[in-house]
Amino acid sequence: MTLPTKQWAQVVEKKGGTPIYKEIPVPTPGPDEILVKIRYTGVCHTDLHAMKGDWPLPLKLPLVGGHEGAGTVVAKGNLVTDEEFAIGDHAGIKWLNGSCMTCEFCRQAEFPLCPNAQLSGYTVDGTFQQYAIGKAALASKIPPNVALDAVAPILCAGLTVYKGLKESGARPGQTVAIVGAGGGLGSLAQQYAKAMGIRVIAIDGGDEKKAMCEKLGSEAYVDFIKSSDVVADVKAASPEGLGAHAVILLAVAEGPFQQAVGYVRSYGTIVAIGLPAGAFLKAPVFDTVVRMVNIRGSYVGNRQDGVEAIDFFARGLIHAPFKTASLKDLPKIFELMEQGKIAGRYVLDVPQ
Ligand code: 8ID
Ligand code: ZN
Ligand code: ZN
Repeated sequence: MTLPTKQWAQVVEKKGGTPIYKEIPVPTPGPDEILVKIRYTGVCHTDLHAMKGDWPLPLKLPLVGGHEGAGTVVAKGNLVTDEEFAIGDHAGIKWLNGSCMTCEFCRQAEFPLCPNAQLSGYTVDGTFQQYAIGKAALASKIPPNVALDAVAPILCAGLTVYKGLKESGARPGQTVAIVGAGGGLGSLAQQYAKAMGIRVIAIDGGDEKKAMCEKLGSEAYVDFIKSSDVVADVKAASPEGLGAHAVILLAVAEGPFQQAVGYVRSYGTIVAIGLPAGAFLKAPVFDTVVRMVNIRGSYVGNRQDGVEAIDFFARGLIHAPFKTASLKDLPKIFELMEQGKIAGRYVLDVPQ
């Protein structure tokens, strides 16, 4: 197969700058890497944080964002065996693009904790381009019968919430409160929870998201814009009024990170996943101690979490709504995301 030397990409040229749709060179994969011709790529709120330079983590510039890229392997390095990836296989490029494989975290398969991890669309170029590179060891295999548009958001949003639900310790029959349930991660969190036998109280704002959450199987919806007492409303919706067994925090705002301790059940777990800029987790020591509340973070997932998250999807258990736009429309999608106007996820159709 002869590959083009130039391709279309969305490039952020300076911190806080809107991405520019332009032609750039097609990259060449290193010995342990695959080159994926991207068919669809999801837009995660992390891409917006990256564009804005929100986080205390140095960013590559100029930068091609994106880390929910699904497509076909079109080239690979000589260390990549056909068992790992053959030309023509469907593959996904995720947030964790590569890691050192030698540090203690990598040795224990906790790749996201690697201090030298490479991050797609952040420290290395990501999937808002026609041809993207990933280390074969950390790219995902996508079964051939799986739709590449619907599976794209699984590569970050699905994987992250599936891992977060596991970290919450919530068991079948118990109830989780999902904060930011109407967004990209939230819509998938509701579906994974349901598939895992976990009951859901959804928290988000507005009637479009309410209708979506009801469709996705949540038993209650608390509107944080309309409610005069979110804590009381979530507790009232929980079994016996004792609070949610776990809270999955996905909102891009600090308020809910302080509030969750008010409606988590005693001995329950609060899992922080959303990454609002400059925010702090704060909880009253007295309540945390005498109610034995667990508060923890959760960050994407390892290779096996990725395989399991895709497997739930491939078995037809996950149906989260997504809208499709074209790669060139990325700046418009970022505007809608900033305004909190997206119910579910946007997936970009990449020109072929
Ligand atoms: O590994 C990780 N920890 C990880 C992985 C992927 C993404 C973390 N993230 C982070 C992103 O960087 C982002 O900070 O998770 C956050 C959510 O990403 P997203 O789901 O892609 O964002 P979204 O689609 O914009 O959804 C956010 C939702 O939060 C709601 C909004 O209405 C929106 O539906 N929300 C907000 I903003 N304030 C709220 C509040 N006070 C709220 N919902 C309830 N209460
Ligand atoms: Zn993401
Ligand atoms: Zn490492």
